[in-house]
Amino acid sequence: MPLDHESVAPPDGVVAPRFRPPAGASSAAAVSLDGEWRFRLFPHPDTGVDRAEPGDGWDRLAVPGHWQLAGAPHSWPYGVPEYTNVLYPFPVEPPHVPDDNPTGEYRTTFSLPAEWPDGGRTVLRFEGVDSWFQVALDGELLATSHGSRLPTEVDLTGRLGPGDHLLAVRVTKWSAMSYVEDQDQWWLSGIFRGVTLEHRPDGGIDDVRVRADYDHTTGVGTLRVDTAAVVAAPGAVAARVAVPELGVEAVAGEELRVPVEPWSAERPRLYDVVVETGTETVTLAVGFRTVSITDGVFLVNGRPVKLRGANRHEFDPLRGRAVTPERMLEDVLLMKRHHLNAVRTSHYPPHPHFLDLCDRYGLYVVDENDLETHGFLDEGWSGNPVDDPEWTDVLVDRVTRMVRRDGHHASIILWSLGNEAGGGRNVRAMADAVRGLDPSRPVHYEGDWSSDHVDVYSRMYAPTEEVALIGQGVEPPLERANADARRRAMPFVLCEYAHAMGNGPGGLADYDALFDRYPRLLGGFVWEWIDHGLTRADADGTLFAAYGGDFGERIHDGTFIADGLLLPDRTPSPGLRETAAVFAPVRIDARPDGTLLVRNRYAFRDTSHAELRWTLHRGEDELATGKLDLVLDAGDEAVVRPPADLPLPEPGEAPVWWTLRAVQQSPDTFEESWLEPGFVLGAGQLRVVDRAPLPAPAGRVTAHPEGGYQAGPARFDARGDLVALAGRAVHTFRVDAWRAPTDNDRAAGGGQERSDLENWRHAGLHLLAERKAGVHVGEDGALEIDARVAGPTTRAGFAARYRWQPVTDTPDAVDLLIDVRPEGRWPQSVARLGVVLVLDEPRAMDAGVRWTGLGPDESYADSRTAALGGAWRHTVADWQTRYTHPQENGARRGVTSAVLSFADGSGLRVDAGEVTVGARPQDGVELSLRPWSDDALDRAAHPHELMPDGLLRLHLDAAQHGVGSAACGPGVLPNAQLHAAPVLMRLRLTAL
Ligand code: IPT
Repeated sequence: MPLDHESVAPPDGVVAPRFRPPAGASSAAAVSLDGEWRFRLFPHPDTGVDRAEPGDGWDRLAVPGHWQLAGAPHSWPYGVPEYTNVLYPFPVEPPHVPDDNPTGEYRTTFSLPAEWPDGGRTVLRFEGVDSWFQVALDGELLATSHGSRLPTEVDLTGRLGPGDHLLAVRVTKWSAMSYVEDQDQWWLSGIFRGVTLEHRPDGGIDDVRVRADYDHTTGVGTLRVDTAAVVAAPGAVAARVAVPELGVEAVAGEELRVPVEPWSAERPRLYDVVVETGTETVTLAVGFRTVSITDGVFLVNGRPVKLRGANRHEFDPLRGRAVTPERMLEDVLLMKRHHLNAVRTSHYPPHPHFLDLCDRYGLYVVDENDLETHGFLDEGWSGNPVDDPEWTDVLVDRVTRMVRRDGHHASIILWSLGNEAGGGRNVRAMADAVRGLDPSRPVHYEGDWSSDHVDVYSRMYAPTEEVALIGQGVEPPLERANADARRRAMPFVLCEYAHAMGNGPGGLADYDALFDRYPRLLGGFVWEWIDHGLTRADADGTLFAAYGGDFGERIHDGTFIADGLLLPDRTPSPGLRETAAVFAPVRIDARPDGTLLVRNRYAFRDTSHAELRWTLHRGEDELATGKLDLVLDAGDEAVVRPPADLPLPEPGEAPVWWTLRAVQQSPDTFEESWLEPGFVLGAGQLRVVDRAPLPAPAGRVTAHPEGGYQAGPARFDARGDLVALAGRAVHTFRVDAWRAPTDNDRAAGGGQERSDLENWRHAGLHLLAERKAGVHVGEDGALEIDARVAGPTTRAGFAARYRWQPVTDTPDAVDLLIDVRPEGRWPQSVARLGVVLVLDEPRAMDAGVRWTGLGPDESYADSRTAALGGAWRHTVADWQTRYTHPQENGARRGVTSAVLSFADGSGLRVDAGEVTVGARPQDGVELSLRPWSDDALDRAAHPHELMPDGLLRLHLDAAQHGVGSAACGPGVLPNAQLHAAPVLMRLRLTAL
């Protein structure tokens, strides 16, 4: 006989799941039992503790919370968090779990508040307990439940006399349910969402179902509220329904029709709907909106919408999934402020308050069932609960508890049956059950590959070529003709794409362009919103973000938990800024003919709330400003250009840009609470004047009195090694083609045989060394140094010629022409092509840098939508992006000049002239600055381990390989790959 926690029966002794009004919506009395509870952890579920034991003298533990995080970030008194993505960290033999199964005994005492109403019923509600639990009151076992991210109610009516009552909850870490809760996240246990005691008045509203549709052809909203349980209760009166703002009333079960303003993510209009029975009043925030699919296109209120979203796990770096309302609001506002309009609640129903916020602030939601059985993948899905009739009841119970809990939210536009749970009979059972409860929303499940039981065709990480075929409706057919025809008539959504692990995602803009092009493409959800790095103190007390393996787990998936658009402390990563630029509702893009295309990508709004402001600027100087008089209707676009009479300056030291920004000027009432002044809805620019070419140098190098050569501020030894520049020692100067690998570089993306990193190592790029082949002074007075740079074991390498020439009348400046030619076989990509210059600088972190080029954030060949040409400032410390797992970061592209100011008051200026890769001219150089080596960056496991080493490295590259999203998805696309090619770079270095 399996132990109870190994049973696959639905919860027992609980109140039948109901369409319960959201917390705070009801006039009925309720009291929170959150706070410090008594707690003890036992090694096995048979704890041997009597449920009547009060727990006096036991530890204290915060409810809600996870016991593994009780002492975070300094101590782990109840076992450590464990991270696995796909793998079950225990033997796969469902429904069994190991005997060693940490089990928490919780105790709290409470008494009914004096003002608690007489009569009626009293229920105890748990919003989330991970993973299996039993509830006892005053020593008597009442209920057994599970479904970690789903509510459980226990009826305590008749048991709550005067005085204190002892509530005992036993929670196991593992249970049969662990097999269906194998989401890619930390395994964290306990009562992690709130606990409340709720009064249910006689004749009250237990069940409230809302259906609020909107007919876009007439502007009429339809409202129907059903309170089935009330009508069924003996002697109950039918509930009355009123929408005071609209001046309409009805009885429950009646349909109201009235002109309304519809709800959408763009304008999240909500109306208070008051439902009352005399003994209870429920006030619901209701949005009128209709979701439909016509001709394979997904429509909200009759208009095609595109979902530009992210997958959101619940996460707080100290509290795990016990997220506070403040964190939820922070997420929603960060999403809105970065132009996301949608969220998939991967991979479970979130805390219900999050959905209230999505209704109120405007986000389309794919609400996902608490279901993932990914660990059966390696077993060829054999034994998968999703195809096992024993599990049907429990899986249907789960998905219907979600629909009942969340059905009233306007924001939810799709129900998702789960994630990565394979296929089988229970997919259909769940889909049928969902439709039975709520026919108004389409059903989503990516794991149904032929889309037999769902309403939208969903995939994850499909490459852009395939998405383009699907967009055109010419994807390879399914074997079954009728299934194929059915699927071909469906909208397509990427439930996951653009894996944002570490430095990335690359290629987001390529996907987004397809969403715009093809009506069938509904858009998608970036994987994922936030890095789940748990705050942990190291031996010295330094706090850092821990990932898989940092808690000594025997089985774990390492850094794969750090793949979000936000760093664990919710600092937006450059990837989020890129996402904001790609998702911009008013997209402004340069066209090859020197014009800008302005597109209104809202589905419902014109752009009258945006002011189109332009500036003409060079470096830090603003030369002229103006506004364009343009209002675009939803979906419209216009081509714009700088005013014809705009005087353009002559070419000078910096290029001149005409930058156009759509700036929101009048917040809609829906946005007033969060919109920041100057909020940018989209930006784009044209380079209207190139920088002037560097004047030709004409000076001659001189022999140095101590041997070697002097060329302006550069000194060389007799072998031709650059030994000093601008008064500081030079440690290294040579061609470089390597970078500290990104998480994406480490993985072979779709279609690749080997990862980029393997290719680069194979070519010896990580061990490049230089051999000087000759030094001489040319006829024109330049110092010419020939060298060969190559890695061990291979004949492939780079022939380099560096020409250093002083600048006449400018003794502090030297010109450098770098000419690099690959030799031998170079079949694969290279990480970068350029030079690295390593200078002595004891206070490298404090050095300031001003540059003219793209900024302010890092950008790469396939993540460059957010970067704008201009003049920017940083310190070397701020230049670094502290990815949770250290890796290549910080490249600034298109740099035409940069000024470094060192702590001792001296400085170095770099100007870029002509730069070409192969035959392709580049706009300036790519600049990276580092106070540590790429090797140290590669070796560091966490950012706090990186220490400045007294040297400052400047990477001056003609180009760098893109970043792609090979960690989970396609590698770098051909449009952003870098291959070995002849490189020419003309630089001027000036000592300041
Ligand atoms: C995909 C999962 O659905 C998601 O939860 C996450 O684990 C992601 O991978 C990787 O970060 S499934 C993958 C096998 C395509």
